[in-house]
Amino acid sequence: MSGEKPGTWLKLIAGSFLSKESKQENTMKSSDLMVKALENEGVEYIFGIPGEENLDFLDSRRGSSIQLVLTRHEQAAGFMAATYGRLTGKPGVCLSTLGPGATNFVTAAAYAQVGGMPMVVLAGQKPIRKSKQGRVQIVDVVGLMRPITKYSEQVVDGNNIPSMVRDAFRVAIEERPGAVYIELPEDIAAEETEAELFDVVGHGRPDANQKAIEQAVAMIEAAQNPLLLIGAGANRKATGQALQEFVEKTGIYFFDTQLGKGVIDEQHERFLGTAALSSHDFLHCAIDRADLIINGGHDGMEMSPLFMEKEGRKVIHVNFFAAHVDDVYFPQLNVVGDISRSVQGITEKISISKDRDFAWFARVKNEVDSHLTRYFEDDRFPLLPQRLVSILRSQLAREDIVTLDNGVYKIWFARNYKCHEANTLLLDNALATMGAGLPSAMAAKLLNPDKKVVAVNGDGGFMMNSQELETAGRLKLDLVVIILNDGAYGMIKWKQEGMGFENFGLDYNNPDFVSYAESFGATGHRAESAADFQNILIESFAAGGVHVIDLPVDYSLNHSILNVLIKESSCDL
Ligand SMILES: Cc1ncc(C[n+]2csc(CCOP(=O)(O)OP(=O)(O)O)c2C)c(N)n1
Ligand SMILES: [Mg+2]
Repeated sequence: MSGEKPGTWLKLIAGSFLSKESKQENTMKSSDLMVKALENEGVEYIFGIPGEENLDFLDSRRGSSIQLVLTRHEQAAGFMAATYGRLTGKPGVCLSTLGPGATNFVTAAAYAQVGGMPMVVLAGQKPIRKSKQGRVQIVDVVGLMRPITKYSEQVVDGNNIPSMVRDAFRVAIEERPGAVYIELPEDIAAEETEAELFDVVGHGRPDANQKAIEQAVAMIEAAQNPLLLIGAGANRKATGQALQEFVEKTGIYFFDTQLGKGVIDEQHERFLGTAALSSHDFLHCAIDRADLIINGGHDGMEMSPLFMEKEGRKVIHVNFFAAHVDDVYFPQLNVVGDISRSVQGITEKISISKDRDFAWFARVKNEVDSHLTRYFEDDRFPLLPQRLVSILRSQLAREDIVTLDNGVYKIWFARNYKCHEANTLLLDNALATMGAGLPSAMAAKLLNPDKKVVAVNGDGGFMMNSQELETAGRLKLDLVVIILNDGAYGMIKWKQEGMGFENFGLDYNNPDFVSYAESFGATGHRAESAADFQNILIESFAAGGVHVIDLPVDYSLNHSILNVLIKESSCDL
């Protein structure tokens, strides 16, 4: 320094001071940047349970607009996030610690991935630069999540957060939507970063090419007995109007899958029914007669509504992506692009054949309707699932929401519960996991405070996430939770009987559901008759708060109707 002029020395000191200042202005903790990146994506809620590895992130969130919804099990948080994604089209976000917290997200990630629901799973991890406690609690969660997500990565440098978050959200939303996993290690969360966020740049969905649309039109015009099938993809985006215009211009009858329910009002005169089984249901009398199925939005992740055969009826696959081919699904034409615009294109070009006679489908519709409504007024108690459906439908408005867990009642709801609007019966016919009924109802209510929301569960499935009654109470949700009490894993009993096995190994004891509910601060009810059940429903909706209804259910007709009667019925109409 001795040879330098004093002025230079001062400038040097000032320069280093200034650059330090401006550096400090531009840096922030990586966990702060993670929260800002989530805000940038429009995240409203994070569902989950933090652990010590998330404490920087938790602290960063304190000043944020994002609401943390604390649950009592990570799986429930995951189901809530997935349902948020299902209902909004924007990824739901869930958070856990490393190891055991993150492994608890496995079923929920699979649920979102298989069900086509956008979801972002965030988890912590031990420091990666320096070992803190050896290998304790460390599991390769990135590897574990890889096969059940669309993207699974660890943040190894805070500067990568903006691009990683942006890309993960893009991937989660893009058709087919699903789960993504981001892991933020403790030491990376705490380090400073200068990185800046990227703008969220969306993109429209591509249109199908004209040639495919013209081929579809030609195939539909040439078919004698075409039918329209509506599946899960049609419920993910607003496709109802385009599909309804197609039905109304062509007069073609339609049916839906469990995940396609409500895209067109199921009270429509051309609605044949919901395919809750893959074959041998009354509805299959129509499907078997069809020489062409126009498939709007069904894909192989959902249980198949029909099995294709080599020389059998043809299928036009109208979806955001081409068909995955397997032994029972190999469509002759793919119309790939935005479903709604593909259908609009077909409707515009199609001319209606005057000599087509749909009288057969009209007769099948009458048959299906009369079979389905057969026990709607049957007041025997314990209650038949058919009667449960009719009572519930009568107490709910078109826009109200029912969520289902997984059990044999799902088949009765799929076949018998008429949906008037999209996404008003939230069931899972993709992963078909137990335990999602209550958490998905909670997410649905959070998003739809003005609609009635009812969760229908088996006694088995309810107990898999019943601890969330506390969360529902804490969130002050108005919710009706119905438990179908048969003291058994009824769905498996039904299958056991159908396969000719003896009744064995599927019965259990239940807690007293009324006092169980009350111990959580909810209101517990036990229905004693069909009329009593209806009154409890009415009172519960009026009172608000969380209501749990223990409803004894009579499954004695499951076998005789679903395994025997419908298989023996002939299609002689
Ligand atoms: C997490 C999970 N475990 C097991 C199964 C297999 N399974 C499907 S339905 C069912 C029984 C459901 O029992 P319950 O919830 O009581 O409904 P019920 O059929 O008796 O009305 C089982 C064990 C599953 N789908 N998901
Ligand atoms: Mg049961």
